[in-house]
Amino acid sequence: MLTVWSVLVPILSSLVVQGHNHRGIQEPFPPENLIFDVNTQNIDLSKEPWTSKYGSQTDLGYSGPLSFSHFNYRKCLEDASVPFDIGIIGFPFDTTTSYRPGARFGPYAIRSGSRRQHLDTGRGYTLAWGSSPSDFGTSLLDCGDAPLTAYDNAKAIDQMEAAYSTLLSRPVFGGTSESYKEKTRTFALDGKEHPRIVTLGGDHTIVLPILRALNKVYGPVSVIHFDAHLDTWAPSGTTVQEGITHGSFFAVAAAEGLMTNTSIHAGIRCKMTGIGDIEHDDTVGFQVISTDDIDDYGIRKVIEKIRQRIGDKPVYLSLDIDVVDPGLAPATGTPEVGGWTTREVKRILRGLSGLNFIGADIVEVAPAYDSADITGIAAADIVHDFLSMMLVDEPPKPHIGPFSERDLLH
Ligand SMILES: [Mn+2]
Repeated sequence: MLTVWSVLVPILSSLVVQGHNHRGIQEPFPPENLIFDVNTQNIDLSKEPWTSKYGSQTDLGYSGPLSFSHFNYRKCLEDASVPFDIGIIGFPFDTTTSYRPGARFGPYAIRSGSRRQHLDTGRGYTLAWGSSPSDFGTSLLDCGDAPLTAYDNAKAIDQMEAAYSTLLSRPVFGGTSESYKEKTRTFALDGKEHPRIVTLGGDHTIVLPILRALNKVYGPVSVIHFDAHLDTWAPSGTTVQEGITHGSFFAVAAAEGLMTNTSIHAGIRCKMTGIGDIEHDDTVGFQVISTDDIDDYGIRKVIEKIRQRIGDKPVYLSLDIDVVDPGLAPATGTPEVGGWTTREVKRILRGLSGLNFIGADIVEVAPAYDSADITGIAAADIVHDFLSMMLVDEPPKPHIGPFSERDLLH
């Protein structure tokens, strides 16, 4: 018997097979259920010229789709199929900058700079760490970028908070395995283990919605802030939104009660209105380690002071790439000369291992001002350090090589 469906289904299917939807409009790709199944097509890959001669189709350091360090990539905000312990999310936002914009391209530049870090194939080991971030049986996932509006800062800030809260609420991957070491449960208000997020900025204002999202899970947190600038200036302007910028967001966060009074800056060297800026900074809850302190007191003391200040409290780490000297990281919005070297920053980060990190970010990478990708590569390498720092229990011992422990400088 002829039914309506027996007539319609073959007609509709034929339209779909030809790459048209039911309105006859060209589809960009065939619908997923019509992608050829190699099993039913009897294709034996092992006999094909490529596979029989050369094997798998691996991504090289300069090829393949762009995910951080060739991690698995999912659009986590709409796809919860892959659980993660540490997720990477991009916040391409740069409409609260005071000088050169362009950090909306930061997530792209950092992922591009990460391509030679093949954490997927076990090439993440370094002498400095004595381990690779992929050694710990945890799931490291690139969660893509949050699609933020570039036309409404209040909305974009709300979008970032919603995105971050979404990722924070996901179950961790390793939580059920014997070897998994809990990192966040003891600090979480709900007594549950939460994943940790490494955010690729974006201008520095992205930290305000991040701290708002973290506050709902952990309450007020300490902050370690690597930056040439204080970013604690009081909001100014004639509207609320005008007052929220990449130079004031910490003052806004503190006024909202998102931070404890035990935070610390590292690498400060910007121009100020006077010592009053530092006095105000103190009321926002920060101690200051200046750029020159590294010469006067040395790296070990810098590390020691940061660790003393934070203790065993839950801590968020935010790193503005402008903490690095612009000679080594020129692609940033507000460059300040005379900064730390990338090596010095990396060494301090290693020394912070074992603190109770609940999240981290790297911000203000604006690749339009870059030269030979140097800033994107530096930022990606620093993210590699973030991952190790968040996973190992204590700072790695110095490399010994042809030396002995007695040769170490104290
Ligand atoms: Mn900053």
